[in-house]
Amino acid sequence: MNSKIALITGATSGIGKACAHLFAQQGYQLILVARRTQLLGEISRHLEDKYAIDIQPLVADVRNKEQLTAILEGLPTEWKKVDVLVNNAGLSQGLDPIDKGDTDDWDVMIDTNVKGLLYVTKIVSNWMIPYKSGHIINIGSIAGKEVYPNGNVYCATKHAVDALNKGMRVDLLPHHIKVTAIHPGMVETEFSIVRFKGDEERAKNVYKGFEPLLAQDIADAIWFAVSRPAHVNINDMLIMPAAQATATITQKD
Ligand code: NDP
Ligand code: 8X3
Repeated sequence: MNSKIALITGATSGIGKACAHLFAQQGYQLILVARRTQLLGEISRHLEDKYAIDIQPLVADVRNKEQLTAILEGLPTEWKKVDVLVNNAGLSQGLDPIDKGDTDDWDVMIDTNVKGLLYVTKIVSNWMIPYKSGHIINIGSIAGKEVYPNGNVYCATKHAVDALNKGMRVDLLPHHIKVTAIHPGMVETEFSIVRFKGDEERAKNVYKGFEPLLAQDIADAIWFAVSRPAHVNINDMLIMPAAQATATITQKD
């Protein structure tokens, strides 16, 4: 295979799906990871047809270390020369004070946003090291820079992503692997529908009265980081809707 390869986790929706479109448009071959089989198949077929690229759609749960490892390591050798890893799969479940939070929700967030990201990174960084090249993009959040009421565990997972992003950059420096964090403010995706467990009305309200970011805005920022010259690394980028000053201050008029 001649063209570059990007591996994107959480490619069935929102930011990950927008990234899949953008990298496909740029001629990358794609490895797309998500849990929803049908959706992943539909997106992959659409992109393959539209951009004449090859895609490996991998149905995997990043929380499941054994399944994830078997599926990734089962890829043909030529697919293991990954140029760009976008660690995007992530979610929030619930928005409750610490004394009332559901511990199962906490497990899901920690297992997905922190441990899942680590499992994928360990495998893919080991593929990158022999080539002395590669770029890892970690999707953090404004929730990794601030904490807000009831955000407790989600914020903690994104603070962990912020720390891991810095740690990875240090550890992978001798291997010439770039590491970048992209931290979005509010982006209208399925994020709030997942946070509020399918309550679409409540999810819609989050973005009422101001213009949130689009998934495409974040994909554009990722592409900016990836397309810098070889000697440039974007360490960290915090991107907010113009109407959002901090995690909790949004101008609605
Ligand atoms: P979406 O809910 O629209 O997309 C999340 C994606 O992650 C889906 O493709 C989902 O696919 C996948 N995913 C979730 N859990 C798993 C899992 N266990 N294994 C594999 N894939 C999984 O949300 P966003 O696009 O908004 O979120 C993407 C990232 O951006 C997340 O890390 C989120 O924390 C972060 N973010 C979002 C912001 C926002 O306001 N929307 C702001 C800041 C950061 P499937 O269900 O098919 O597995
Ligand atoms: C998602 C954005 O504001 O809900 O990371 O934390 S927010």
